Amino acid sequence: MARDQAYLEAEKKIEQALKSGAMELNISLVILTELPESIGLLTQLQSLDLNFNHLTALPESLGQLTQLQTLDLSSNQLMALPESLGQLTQLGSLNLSHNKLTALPESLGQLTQLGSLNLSHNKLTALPESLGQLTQLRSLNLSTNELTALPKSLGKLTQLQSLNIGGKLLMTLPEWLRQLTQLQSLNISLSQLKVLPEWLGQLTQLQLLNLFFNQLTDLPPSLAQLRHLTKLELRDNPLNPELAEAYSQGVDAVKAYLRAKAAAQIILNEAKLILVGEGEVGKTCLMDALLGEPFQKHDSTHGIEIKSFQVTNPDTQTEITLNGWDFGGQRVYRPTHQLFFSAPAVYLVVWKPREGPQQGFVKEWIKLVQRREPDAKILVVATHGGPQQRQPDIDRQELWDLFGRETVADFFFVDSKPDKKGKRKGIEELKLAIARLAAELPEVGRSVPKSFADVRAALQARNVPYLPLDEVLAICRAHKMDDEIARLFITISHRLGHLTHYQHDPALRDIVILRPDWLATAISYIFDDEVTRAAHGLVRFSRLNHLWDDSTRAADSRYPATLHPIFLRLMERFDLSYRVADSTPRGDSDPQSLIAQLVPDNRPENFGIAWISSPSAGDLQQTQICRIVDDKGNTATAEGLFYQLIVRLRKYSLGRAAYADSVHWQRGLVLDDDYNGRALLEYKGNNVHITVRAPYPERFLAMLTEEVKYLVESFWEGLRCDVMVPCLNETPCIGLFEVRKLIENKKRGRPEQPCPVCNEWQDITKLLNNAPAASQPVSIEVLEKQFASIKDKLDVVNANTQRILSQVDKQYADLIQIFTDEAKEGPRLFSLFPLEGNKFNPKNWMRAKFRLVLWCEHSRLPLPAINGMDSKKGVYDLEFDREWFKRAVPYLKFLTGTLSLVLPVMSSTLKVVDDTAFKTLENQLSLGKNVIDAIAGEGTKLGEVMGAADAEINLERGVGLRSDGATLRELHALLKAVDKTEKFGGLVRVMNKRQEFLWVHERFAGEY
Ligand SMILES: Nc1nc2c(ncn2[C@@H]2O[C@H](COP(=O)(O)OP(=O)(O)OP(=O)(O)O)[C@@H](O)[C@H]2O)c(=O)[nH]1
Ligand SMILES: [Mg+2]
Repeated sequence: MARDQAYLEAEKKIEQALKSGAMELNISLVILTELPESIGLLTQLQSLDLNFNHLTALPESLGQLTQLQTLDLSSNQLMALPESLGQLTQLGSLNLSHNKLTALPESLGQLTQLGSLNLSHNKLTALPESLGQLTQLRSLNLSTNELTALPKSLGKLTQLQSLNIGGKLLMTLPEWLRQLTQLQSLNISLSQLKVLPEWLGQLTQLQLLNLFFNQLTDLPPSLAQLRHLTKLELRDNPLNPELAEAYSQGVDAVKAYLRAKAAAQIILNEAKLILVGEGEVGKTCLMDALLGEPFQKHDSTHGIEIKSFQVTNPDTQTEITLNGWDFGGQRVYRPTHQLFFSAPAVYLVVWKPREGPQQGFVKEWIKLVQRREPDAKILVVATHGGPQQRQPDIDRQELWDLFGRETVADFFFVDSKPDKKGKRKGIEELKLAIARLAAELPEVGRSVPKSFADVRAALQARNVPYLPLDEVLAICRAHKMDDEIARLFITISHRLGHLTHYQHDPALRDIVILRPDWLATAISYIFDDEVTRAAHGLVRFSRLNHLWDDSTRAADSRYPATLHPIFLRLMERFDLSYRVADSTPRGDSDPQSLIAQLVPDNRPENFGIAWISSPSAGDLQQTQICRIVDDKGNTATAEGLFYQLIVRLRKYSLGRAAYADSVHWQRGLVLDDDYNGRALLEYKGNNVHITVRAPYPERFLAMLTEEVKYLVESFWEGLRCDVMVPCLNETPCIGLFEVRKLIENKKRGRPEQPCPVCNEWQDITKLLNNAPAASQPVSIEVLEKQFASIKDKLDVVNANTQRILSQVDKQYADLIQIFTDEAKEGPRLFSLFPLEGNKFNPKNWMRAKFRLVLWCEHSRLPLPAINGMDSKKGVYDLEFDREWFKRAVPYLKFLTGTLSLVLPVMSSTLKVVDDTAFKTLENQLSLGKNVIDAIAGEGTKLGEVMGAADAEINLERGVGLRSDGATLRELHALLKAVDKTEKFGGLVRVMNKRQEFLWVHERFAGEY
């Protein structure tokens, strides 16, 4: 056989090793297809690395390397192993991952010194029993093979600390696993586990449990006992709603939830029924009929009314409690009402066939529901089905074709008015269908802690719209919840929409709202008010007092004045309104709010001043378009999107100092963010066009685009937002290009792409000039240099300063964004410096004391800068070794670099620290930076992570650093251990509008 270049090279290396008596040999990455027999001569070899080659077999002579301790054969194409492998009895570590092995030799069992064995990513269908003899194994990786069972003998590997049996489609956990009591890390991801055994809680050393992508709905309560468990991965499991919420709060919350469950659990059979449709079609009468109440005429419903009734699942005879939500059908209520839609619910789209075909409305309502809740189950119900009425004229097939039978489950024709014999046509059939659909909801039949169900029942029994927090906590205590569980119960219930509680809002934190319909009704009175409408949504508090406590209304639909501030605050929380800046004398005593839904239809007169016809000198202009589409790619309306944007983006409003300067209308909005530039948002068709003018428009444009995208995709789960850039044809063209695809094409080396409308071929690079995602981010080193040139004149307004400040802002936002996941468990920002100060030699040390200081993620300042420089809050003296620094250096470098840019900016804008304090902080930062830079200079890893200069660097930088989350996890565990009383120096964990956690000084918690 002709020997190729790689073979000859390998032979040469072996020869050299033989001559020099080397104990290590590395022949990796040379595309070797055959290993020379002569390898067997290296009998003194201790370490052999052959990874990333194309080996399909190994010579028997390999068995002569009896001194081998480490053998790496990963990423080859091995199909079988020689029996002689069993002679390598000194082997401590064997890596065979990423090969094509279908079986292993029995002799593997002779390698009794093995501490680590990696067999992942092969095609193994069975494992030899003899594997159980490897009793020294500490780490075993069997993931991603074609195994259907694992040998029982693995239970003998009681020294195992790390076991990966993921990717194997396991249906249940094998019993022998419970003997592996030393396990610290267990990976069972990508399997088909439906339940986990109670005994899993006996693996008390577990720190890391990876259950990613299984079929789990619940966890055994015993997991609450795993004291060391800090990392629990449960993504992509159909978790029951309570557990899913607890999980979104972090590991400690999951443990607290399981603790509550361990006490006692109960099966819940209840579901939500939502009635929607145009006004006057008979929703309220239908609700009466379902409740079995007498037929009566009703006034139009204001807001929402909630009533409960029981149905019986005909298949199992179980009783299901349905909470029926009857929505007022007036059009103005629509944007608000969808706030109260939720996925696990049965929906009735009600219509009235008498008044000609209303099929169009039915379609619209189904869309409205489906865009918010793509998994919703809908029944279409025609009312007024009296004896003389003709069959309702609706094209069922069309609706099924459009929405699918899994969405539109069935059609009904009912009469809520009883006939002469007292019978209501179609109601019993409808109830049966509702029961059947409800029984299938994931919510029905789920098990929850009994205390949760008890407290909910007790709260309902009080039959009041709200209760003081203290009283709710007392009720929790009476049902044996400790305070941690009680708080978790409230958080979970809030997130599931069972009650409303804002724990950090000073105006709301002492009250728990038990009835959402109460608020919806109060809001409906404002929408119905002609005066507020005429004032384009601007309303004074005194007017709200009048609307909410209108003496002409029945007593039960009036609200006392004490509730009014709470209502207003809740409306702000729901993104329906905000308090406007008002410097008039009346402003303080009788503040004004803007009800966003009622802003004027047309552009206001001051538009031309706020947004001049072309960008000013020094400013660049960029435009991106958020194209809103449904799951089939058709453009779609996100009902009420612009109102929410007007409220959510108010801190950038031109009227933030004086309301009269605001520029917004039903389909447009002008915003300003200081050095980050000025923006115009316009709703054209179903698309949001965002244009930014600034010396560095990327920052504000990326932020606004993200905001629109996030809002669309999180609030309207059935919709998606594609980010587009405009066609550059000189004769104006409405064509749009999708940024993601442009980047893809550019990567494939395509220079041009035609416009889908005018068909002009255009330069991809030029098109991407409008897209921040494609721009080259500035490396931190370059940014540091540029920043140094403007550092002492931060308040000078010129294009250069603004550009650099904007880039610093972006750098900070990236840091926060990349580590979103880690923020669940603890803060992301800290600085470190050696306690020895200047005397410390960053080059030559092994272990040293450092001062670690936590920072507030809202103000972007270290805690002592906020608490006073002598405060010890969030300040820790800890010992670190050089190894830790080495591992953590990519994160530390990114973090410290960013913080040293952010500190001068923040202290100059906020002016909270005096000059000496600022100098101290700055010195400490630079001391820390020296240590980090010294260590960073040694390794190559950093270069790889930080230096990539690709168009998608943002993404890649993210991926590179993401793996570094371990640094933060370790640190969180450490800080929790040293600071038991006050977790994280008193930093409070809050959630922003994007449902991301931030750790902020308590002073700023109220802003979330
Ligand atoms: N004959 C007959 N009349 C009905 C039926 N349903 C409703 N009506 C009449 O229609 C009127 C309006 O019905 P409602 O149930 O109040 O309508 P709605 O859909 O709740 O209206 P909004 O609350 O404004 O959205 C009632 O007052 C009844 O007079 C029905 O099935 N048969
Ligand atoms: Mg009604």
